[in-house]
Amino acid sequence: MRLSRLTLDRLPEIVKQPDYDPARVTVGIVHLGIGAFHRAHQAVFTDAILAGDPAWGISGVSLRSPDTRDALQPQDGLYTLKIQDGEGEQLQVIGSVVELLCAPEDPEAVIARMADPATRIVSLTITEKGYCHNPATGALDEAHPDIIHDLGNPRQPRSAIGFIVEALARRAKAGVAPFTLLTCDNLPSNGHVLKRVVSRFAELRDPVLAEFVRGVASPSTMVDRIVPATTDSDRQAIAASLGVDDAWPIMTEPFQQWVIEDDFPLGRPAWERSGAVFVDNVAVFEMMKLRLLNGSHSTLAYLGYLAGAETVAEAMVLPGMEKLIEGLMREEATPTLPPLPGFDLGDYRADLLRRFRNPKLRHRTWQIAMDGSQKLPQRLLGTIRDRLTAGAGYERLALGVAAWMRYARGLDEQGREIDVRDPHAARIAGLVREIDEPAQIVDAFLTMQDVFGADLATSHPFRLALVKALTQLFEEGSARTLCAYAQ
Ligand code: CS2
Repeated sequence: MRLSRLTLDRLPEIVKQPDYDPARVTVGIVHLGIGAFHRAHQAVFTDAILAGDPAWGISGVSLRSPDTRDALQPQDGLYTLKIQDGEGEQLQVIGSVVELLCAPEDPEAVIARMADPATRIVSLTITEKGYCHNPATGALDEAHPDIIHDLGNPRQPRSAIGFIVEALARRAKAGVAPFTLLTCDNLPSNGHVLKRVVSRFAELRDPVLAEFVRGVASPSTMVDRIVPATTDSDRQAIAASLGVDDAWPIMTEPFQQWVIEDDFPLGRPAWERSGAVFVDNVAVFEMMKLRLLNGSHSTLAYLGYLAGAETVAEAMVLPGMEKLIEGLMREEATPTLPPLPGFDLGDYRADLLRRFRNPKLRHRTWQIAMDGSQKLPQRLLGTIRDRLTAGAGYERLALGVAAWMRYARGLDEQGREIDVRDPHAARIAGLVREIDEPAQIVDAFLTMQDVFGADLATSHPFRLALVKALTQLFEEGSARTLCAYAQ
């Protein structure tokens, strides 16, 4: 027996259920990238307001594989959210995803749904690489294979950008006002980045369309919730608790945060009722989260993976690690942040350390290690840039970057192959796989100006800091190096 609208009444009392009839919910949001993060975050904030306004249901689109559609369609879009930490757990069935589409199978269905006047928001969690931009400059990468493809085949796009612009073209033609774009990815000024790549793409397609696209609202957002990938043992545990099978439950922590710029010309759900915070400018919050949480996360992931820690919680108990991360956040990253009146950064950092220690979340270091070439610029490199300008130290941050280099080279400390997932994995292997001298490895990485920017790529002190850290990582291994850097 499977979780679905028909089996909801069989669930045990302890499972929280939608306080509205999911069958009456209609689509108001199209979400591109219907992965685990969205289903633990925006879909949950939305679930909580549907009783008051059922016209904000979500049509969830996969841009690549049919897996989510295949798992959730037979369940009427319903899935279980398991919220857990050392203190307890809570189970909830979420009903806000009312339609599932798989873009490669039927691009027209996706475009039609986005062009439908009932769709007032198109939101995105497509990961950093989905923006097809140059991470160092933020500009559209016009040589990106998906962008070239989508310019040549506007009606059968592959990239989120291609879908957005085609749907906007249809709305322009039909005299329908543009939807609001709502990016929920971990990029600084994410709304601006999205608007910039979409506008440039439209310009390359057609100047008249570009004019319409320039009028689209694209508020920035800061999103936060830790959501490890679901495993088969999670599925078994959920089936045992529910008494019915759920093909794709989502595991997460109690903490959730969503800060959004309030710019929605066609209206929006009353997300503030479920805890979202609306502000005029989200940039300071984004910077705080990217530099403290995500900068620490990536550092934990590379050093932890190399030292043999499978999860973040395991990495946190490696000797010296907590001290290293605490120092990285307090001494190196925090001084680069603009003031956040009324916000206690000391509490925020303490909370992060507690969240990283959550013993119930099996958040794999390998998962966070993915796509480093796209993540490092906003997580570590921007902070280093600011520290360099201020003439201040950045040793621990540089260790994080060196650990990425050690990891992305593709061989672990025992000489075993690492399954490196990164859009530039092959390019990196070509650059450094055959070299084993740390200074040469650093120099080869620093040729990647799209990652480091022209300034860091040619900075002498930065290079020296990397060579020092990488040499130590090669000579002593990650466990001993991180201990030494924690002192
Ligand atoms: C993580 C993030 O996978 C990663 O790179 O750092 O997904 C992190 O868990 C979220 O940003 C937390 O909000």
